[in-house]
Amino acid sequence: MSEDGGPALRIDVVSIFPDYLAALDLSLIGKARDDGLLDVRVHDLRDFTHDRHRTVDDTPYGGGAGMVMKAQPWAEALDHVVAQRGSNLADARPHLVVPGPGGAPFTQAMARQLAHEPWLAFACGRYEGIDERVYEHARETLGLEVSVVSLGDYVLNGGEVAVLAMVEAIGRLVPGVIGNAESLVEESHEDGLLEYPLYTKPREWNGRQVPPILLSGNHAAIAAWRHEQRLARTAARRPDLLHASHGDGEVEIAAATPSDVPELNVLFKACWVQEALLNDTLDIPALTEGLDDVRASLDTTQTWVARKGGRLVGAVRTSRLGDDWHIGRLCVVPDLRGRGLGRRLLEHAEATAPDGIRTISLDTGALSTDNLRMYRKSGYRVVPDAPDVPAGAVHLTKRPGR
Ligand code: JFT
Repeated sequence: MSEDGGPALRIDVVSIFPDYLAALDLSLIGKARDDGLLDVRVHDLRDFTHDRHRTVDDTPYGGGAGMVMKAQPWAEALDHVVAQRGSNLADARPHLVVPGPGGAPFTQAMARQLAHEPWLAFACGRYEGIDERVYEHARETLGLEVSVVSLGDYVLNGGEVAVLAMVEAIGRLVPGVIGNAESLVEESHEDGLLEYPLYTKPREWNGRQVPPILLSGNHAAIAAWRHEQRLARTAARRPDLLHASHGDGEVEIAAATPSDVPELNVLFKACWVQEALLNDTLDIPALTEGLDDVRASLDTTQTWVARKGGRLVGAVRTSRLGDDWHIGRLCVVPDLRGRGLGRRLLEHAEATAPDGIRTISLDTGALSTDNLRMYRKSGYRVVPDAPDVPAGAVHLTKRPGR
């Protein structure tokens, strides 16, 4: 339960197949509902239609195969969900998650972030998809954060299966849903290797033996064997996880040289395209500049690159403007975020500030909440109405040595 005694996480699901979500009454998630940790409510989209046939779809403008879900029932359903906020959700609004084949892939990192939200709403579409104006209505009229998320790179017929998977992945991370916190950390994907094989009684079954080492009582030997098994399995099934940049190897920070320029250019594009989407603009120098601009910037700024297992995994650059030490282009490859790498680069950039500096400054997108959170933790404060800050960005400063 949350501090106010209400459920830790409220979940609303809208679907034309509410029975599909009945599985949420079972097992772990059902138990969490019974225990008052999760408050899951399923709504039938057809209850928000007004015609005799309870119509939710129509033909696509511009032609094309199949049908499109109409905006009106969706808008009324979302209005209804948002209007449900009770006393313990005060002025809260749900974060709206919409499964879609063109969404960002759902990951454990995403599950971890969503498990911190007090309120999630899921919109399960069918047919070819949902009228785009529903997303606009949710964002602009209802003021919701909207995330389009795909369960993975394969084709489903609608959002329901994706929501079952996501609610299970998110729900089990809510404190109290799983009794034993250890069973949360020890699992696959949390430390980058797959699990070791499991055996239970009897010792011999159908003529098949349990590996003798597991019966030896030698705990060190068992741990070594299990680790070997994990490595062998990961190599066979998920070789992508074994790249040196994914291990616990050293991150090396070094001054950028001209040979880093092509990789730096790709890194900037990968990082700022996400920033651009988040802040709804493509007018960002990091996206429009070319190799020559990146090469030239090595002479006008001090650029630092972070490498792990030989791979370029992050960068930052600094420049002095009078008594201000400006930090720019702080970025980490998308697959290695949330591991303190950005913080390390930031601290490196701060540590290289010369004597006589009175402020350290940086800019970020006003909507880049993860960046803003890290900068605040590092002591930066937003400067309101700072001059020369691009639209959609904010300027932050701190004093050196804080
Ligand atoms: C699929 C989905 C997929 C996939 C929502 C809605 C309609 C069917 C579809 C499939 C491909 C192209 C439409 C959905 C998903 C995934 C989510 C819908 N379809 N156009 N979630 N996760 N991997 N595929 Cl609405």
